[in-house]
Amino acid sequence: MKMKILELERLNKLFFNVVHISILNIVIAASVITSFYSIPLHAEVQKEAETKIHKVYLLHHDFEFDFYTASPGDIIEIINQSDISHSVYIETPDEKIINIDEKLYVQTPGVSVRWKVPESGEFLLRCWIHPVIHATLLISEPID
Ligand SMILES: [Cu+2]
Repeated sequence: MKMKILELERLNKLFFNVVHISILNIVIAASVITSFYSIPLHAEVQKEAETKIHKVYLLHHDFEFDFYTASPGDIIEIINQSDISHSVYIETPDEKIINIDEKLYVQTPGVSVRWKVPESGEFLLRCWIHPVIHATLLISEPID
């Protein structure tokens, strides 16, 4: 009788060990899968953080500089630091007009707008309200 109980206890222990190892394996597999999925997600965030933002200031009646350079994929942030409203648009190399923000035609003092550079070439920054002000935006070819 006592032998039978001991045998049963041994089997019980063995069974629990098998279950324990199985659970451990599932946990390891789950963590490996999770880390695989989290790596590309992390890379995406990094890429976003590496986007270059070029600040272009509007000072009173003109842009701060006559000439700006950037690369495709960069962001141009136009900040109205003057005390008057502007309405900046972009002329593409093939003379098409891009209104930076379709909802915000007039950029009142203190307001900034962002535009993502689509391709290389020589763009022009202009203002609908003040045709006299302009700046050149030269976009270089991608390096790779
Ligand atoms: Cu203006």
